[in-house]
Amino acid sequence: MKIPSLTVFVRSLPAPVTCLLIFCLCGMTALAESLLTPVSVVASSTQPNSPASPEHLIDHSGLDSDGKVSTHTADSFRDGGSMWNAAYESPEDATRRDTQAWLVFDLGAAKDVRGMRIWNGNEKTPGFDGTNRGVNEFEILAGDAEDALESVGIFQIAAARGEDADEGSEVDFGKPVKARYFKMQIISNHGGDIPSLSEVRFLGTGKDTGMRALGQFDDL
Ligand SMILES: [Ca+2]
Repeated sequence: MKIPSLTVFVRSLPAPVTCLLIFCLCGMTALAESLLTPVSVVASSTQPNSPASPEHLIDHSGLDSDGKVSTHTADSFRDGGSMWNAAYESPEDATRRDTQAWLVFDLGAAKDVRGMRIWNGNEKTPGFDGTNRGVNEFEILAGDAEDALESVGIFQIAAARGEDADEGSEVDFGKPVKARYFKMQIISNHGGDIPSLSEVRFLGTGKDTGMRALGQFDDL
């Protein structure tokens, strides 16, 4: 029995079926990118006597997902704590606030990364608006050893809206970077007393994580 080539086979399909096939292939290509969850994170400082530890940036705390778009709550106490705040005192100089705090994210292994998805500090209650604590400008440094990181670039994100459906911001590095460690050196925030973030993921190119099934975001 003669087996037709793929081209002949596709040409033999009715036009609507061909269109559906092309649509599915394009969708799978777009979703080959994956959201990478760091395996650990270390911060230069953390607000003492609060549930604002850096682990709340990588543990899914405060996130709601419909399988496509994940949003972060404005409740910093949900899930036992859902955000990170830097300390009021800088580790280097206790007379000033740690406004230029840093975080180092470990992806567990070197990954091809093209950017980040960041849910900024989103705390807002009837008596307190902490969205101006959210990070504004920051530098990303990357490498395979924590003591040998090179600059990827300086980026900026908008403040969160202080609502329960904050979709976060996407940061595009401009070109893929393969590295295990990614350091976020905060340069400024949106005017609040200390820097704050809600959740952080990295945008994998899919080269080293394999094709994802349509609509599946199991890294998140
Ligand atoms: Ca969180």
